[in-house]
Amino acid sequence: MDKYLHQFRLSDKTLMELSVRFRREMDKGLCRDTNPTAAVKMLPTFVRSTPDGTEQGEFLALDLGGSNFRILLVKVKGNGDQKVEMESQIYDIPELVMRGSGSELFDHIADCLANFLEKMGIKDKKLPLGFTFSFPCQQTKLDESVLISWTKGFRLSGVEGKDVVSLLRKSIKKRGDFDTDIMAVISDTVGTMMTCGFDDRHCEIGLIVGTGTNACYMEQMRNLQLMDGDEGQMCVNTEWGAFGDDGALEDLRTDIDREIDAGSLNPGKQLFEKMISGMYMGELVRLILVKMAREQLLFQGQTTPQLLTSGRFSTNYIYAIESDKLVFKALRSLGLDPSAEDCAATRRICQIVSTRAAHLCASALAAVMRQIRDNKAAEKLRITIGVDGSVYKGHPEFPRKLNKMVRRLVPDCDVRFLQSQHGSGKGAAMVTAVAYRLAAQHAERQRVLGTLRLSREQLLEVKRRLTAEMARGLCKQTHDQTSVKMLPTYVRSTPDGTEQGDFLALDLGGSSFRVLLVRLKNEKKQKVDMHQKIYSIDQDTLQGTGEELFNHIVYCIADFLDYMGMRGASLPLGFTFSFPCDQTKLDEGILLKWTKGFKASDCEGKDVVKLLKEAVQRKQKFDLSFVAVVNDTVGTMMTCAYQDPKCELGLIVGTGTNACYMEEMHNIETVEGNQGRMCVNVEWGAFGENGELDDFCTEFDRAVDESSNYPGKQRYEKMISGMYLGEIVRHVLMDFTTKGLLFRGKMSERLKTRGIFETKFLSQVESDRLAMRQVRSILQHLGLTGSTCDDSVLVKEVCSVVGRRAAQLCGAGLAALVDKIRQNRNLNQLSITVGVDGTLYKTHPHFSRIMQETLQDLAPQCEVTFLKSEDGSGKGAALITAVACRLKSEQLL
Ligand code: 0WK
Ligand code: 0WK
Ligand code: BGC
Ligand code: BGC
Repeated sequence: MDKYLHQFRLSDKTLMELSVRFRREMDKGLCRDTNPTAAVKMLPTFVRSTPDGTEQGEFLALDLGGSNFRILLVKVKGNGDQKVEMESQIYDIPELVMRGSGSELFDHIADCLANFLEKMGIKDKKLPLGFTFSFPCQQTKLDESVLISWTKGFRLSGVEGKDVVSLLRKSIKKRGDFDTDIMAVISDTVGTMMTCGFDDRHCEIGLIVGTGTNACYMEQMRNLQLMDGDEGQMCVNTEWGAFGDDGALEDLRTDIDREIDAGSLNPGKQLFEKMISGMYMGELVRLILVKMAREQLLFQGQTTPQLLTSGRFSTNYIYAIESDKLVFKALRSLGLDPSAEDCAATRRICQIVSTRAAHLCASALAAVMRQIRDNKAAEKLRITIGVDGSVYKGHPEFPRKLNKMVRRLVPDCDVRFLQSQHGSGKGAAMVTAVAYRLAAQHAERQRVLGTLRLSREQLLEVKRRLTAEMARGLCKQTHDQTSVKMLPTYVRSTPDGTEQGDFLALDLGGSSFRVLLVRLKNEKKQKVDMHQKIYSIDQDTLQGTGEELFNHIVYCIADFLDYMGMRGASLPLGFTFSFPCDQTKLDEGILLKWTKGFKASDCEGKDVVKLLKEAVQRKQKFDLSFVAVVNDTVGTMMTCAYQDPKCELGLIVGTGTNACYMEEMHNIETVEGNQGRMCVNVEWGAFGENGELDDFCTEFDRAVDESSNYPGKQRYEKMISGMYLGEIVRHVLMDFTTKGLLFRGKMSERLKTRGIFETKFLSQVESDRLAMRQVRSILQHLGLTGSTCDDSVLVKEVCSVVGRRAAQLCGAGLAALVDKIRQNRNLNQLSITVGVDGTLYKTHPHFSRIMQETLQDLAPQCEVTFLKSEDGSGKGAALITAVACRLKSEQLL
């Protein structure tokens, strides 16, 4: 017998070789270029995460494609140790329906569902539904699945190439007496893996050996070339039943296999399945019996109509025969009169056929396990295979033979088979429950992020309100009440190229304190040489007394002059003092209030030029002949105007944010004179202090403001600038974590630490070339070690939303400014340049682009060029000082 059926007996060498061959087929299926011609399609399932214990609710599940059509109601109780209760009902799918029109099948399913809901008394409920549809489907998302081809006993018209979810929805709609929310379509292999994964988290493979056969497993996203994204995992439905459909098994298929295929509903298709699964195993044995009977090797050469009838030797016979029961009865039922030898031979044939089936399965499984082991780069793979199907459950020897051969083919894997007790329906419900949880979580995340997303109308409203506040700032009557102070800077003219000499410059108020020497030479063309040194100012000095702060400034100037070999020099100084100052002339600046991280006492309301000079006096290390105090926006504008005369605005988006621009004197009611223009320091950071932005502020903005140095102050700045964006992100991340939407709800102490999420992380996280892995390393730095890839994706999205809003708000503010200048000059079209500086603007990968897009959209009649300041505002301050000194010497000042 064994000699007669030697083709059915596969050596370990053959099986190992076959396993390698199947692995190659898997690679072909995973690879974008070869997938279209691959026989083993490796279909993405969009099942990426497993239950996390928080799922709960009632879920419907349909289980179609196996030997029984089942409808289930699955109740999942959350609260951590999940409990699952199930009620199910099997419904018949008449043969006619399995071979009729698609709409008939889905109408039938809808009828069964209605009947089930009726019985359960839940027809009025719209429950989420998971649909186990055990046929090869191309999925584009969890709830959209296009049938590639029918297999097994199904062969209906009008379904292949169609989305089975829409077909089912249509049939349910047609009935109109109940509704469900179809959230997921899965293969029975996936349902089985999820069902078993519920009890064993090592379960990463789902196996079906039933009417049909197939397997799925958790694959690395980076290997799924048909999918975007390379982080994390996704379950892949191998559809290994089709292995060999491209001829890859011709050397192993026997004539009996070819006969089976020829007589099947789908010749040339599912060739691997036809050598293994329950729908064909009985037929394999029958054809062998017929062949051997005809060759006088069995039943004295006698055949009977029953024996010659396809499907008459059911696979269940094999289960019975191999468990030593009924072989005689089975052959009698085929009208045969078998001898004891015939019975023993038949039993041997059954064994050989089922053993081949088990070994073929083992060979393919071994390939899947090696793939997973290599993905994990694991020495020893510990894995559980969730399995279901009438052959695996019904055949007395199949599980043992399968398990044994798998261990022989992959001895370095610690594999366990876990038989699914509840069918794939439970798994489908779990996938639906996870999808439901993810959808609810996604909805909540998007709801929260939605509060941080501004519409065009809202941005236009910000522009309109800022325009109104600017007008109130320029107007004498309303200047004191407005939040946007529109401070005159007494900078009215730009360098004419004749300025020359050495000028000291200080740059205080940004992220670093600089002392500069700016040398203007008047050769052919005016040349500017600059020397500078950066000094740090520690927290204590920033928040100590004004005297200590200015003493420190003077100490740095003295150190710089020593460094420059100019000890005891007496030079004019341009003082970039990046805080709101009331000025009545260039060399006086009354500090209105500190902003950003500064809080030195006894300075607000004082003239900072005076405070500086007093400190110089105290130290007697050098002298300052003249001091011009300018805002960093003005210094930046002047630095850039030196390069591009069309530069009439200055913008800072750094630790703080602010802007200045050249305003018509006749519009500046707070300053005498109507001729020409003067630069106005807008101090737009304070916009919103009178509630102008309250309806755009989120709970996160309020949280950042309340925990800031100056609650209620600088509201616009706190939605835009570098000192605050990281904090806004941190508060959103804390909110998401508290709601279990992030980091599995595990809050880390570090995440609760103010300032821990620096704004530079926003820029890093958003740089396109930064892979998620690096996002995760930032999270690790924040003590968020257990973060997942989804967490990283979400952190990146939060950073993106917060950064985008800041850039848009900045764009809306600029639109208000340039449109004001255009209207000032009664121009239909304005072309102008903005000098810009600040760490956030310079380092954030998308800020400038988004800001410019918003500006273009909200001020379409202005063509705005942005000129990044390379030399900082110190140069501008020195140039302003030089102009002032020139004007002074020409008695024009
Ligand atoms: C039971 C599962 C079902 C799957 C079936 C396969 O719940 O999803 O299709 O096993 O085994 P069969 O019924 O085809 O033998
Ligand atoms: C560089 C300028 C300085 C300004 C700073 C703002 O020279 O005057 O204050 O940019 O950017 P930040 O350093 O706050 O990012
Ligand atoms: C189908 C698979 C299914 C398997 C087991 C095969 O015929 O193509 O989708 O998983 O049967 O039911
Ligand atoms: C200050 C402005 C400064 C801006 C940028 C704000 O906090 O009020 O004066 O221009 O920061 O540094």
